[in-house]
Amino acid sequence: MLAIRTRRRKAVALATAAVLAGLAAPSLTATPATATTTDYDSTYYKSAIGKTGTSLKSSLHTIISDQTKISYSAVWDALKATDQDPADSANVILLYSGTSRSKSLNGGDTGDWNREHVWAKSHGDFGTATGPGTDLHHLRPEDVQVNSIRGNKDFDDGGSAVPGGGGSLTDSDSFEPRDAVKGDVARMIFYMAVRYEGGDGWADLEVNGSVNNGSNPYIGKLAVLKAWNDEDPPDAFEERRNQVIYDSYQHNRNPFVDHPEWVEAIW
Ligand SMILES: [Ca+2]
Ligand SMILES: [Ca+2]
Ligand SMILES: [Ca+2]
Repeated sequence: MLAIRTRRRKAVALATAAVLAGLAAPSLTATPATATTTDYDSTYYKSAIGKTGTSLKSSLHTIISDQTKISYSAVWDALKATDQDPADSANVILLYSGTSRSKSLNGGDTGDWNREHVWAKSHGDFGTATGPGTDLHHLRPEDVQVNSIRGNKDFDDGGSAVPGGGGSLTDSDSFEPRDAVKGDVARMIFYMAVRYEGGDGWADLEVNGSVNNGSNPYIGKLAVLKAWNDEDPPDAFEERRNQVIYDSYQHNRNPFVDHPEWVEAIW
């Protein structure tokens, strides 16, 4: 973990130095995700390194499909570990709301948190059977009512404030998470598109340019999710979460948390 963080900072520092030296023009919008190296490149990602496009996607699919799967009931305790508040081990951080709430308030009542499927489970209709519906890489704790407001909407910019949504916005056909988790959401969606390619009886999940995808196995909008990946790079919370899933639960990683630049390399 420490090595990964150090190297990423180094990559950012080098990019900044290039701008200061006049070697690169400062961008008016978000800087595209910087190429990174991780401790896993020579091991876990070995067969993917150096590839791009469909070749990279195919390699990553093979790598991350080797995983342990957990039941939907086991997701409760897993989320208490993956999404623990770094400042209070009795609490979890709610994805969209950004608030810290007692781990013991998991449930379905007002004031509780429940299991948000960031890839809405109706998009591909995979439900909560062990599989995509229990994949921790896109499951997050969320306030019951905010989760209900997000519903199965696609992701896009715009709308009015979601009550209790921490700055998240919504309109009739889309949801925009608060700024601090825009990249997290994008990288979870891209993980799902690579992990699920139509095997094992599950739908081939893919990202497209639309909203109102309904029960089709698609989530949009691609261009917006790519921008969010650039605007909100992985932070310590997101990297720790990836590591906990890898070490303690599924033993697979979200490649886009380790290598956010692979979003652009594939899409
Ligand atoms: Ca909209
Ligand atoms: Ca973030
Ligand atoms: Ca797919």
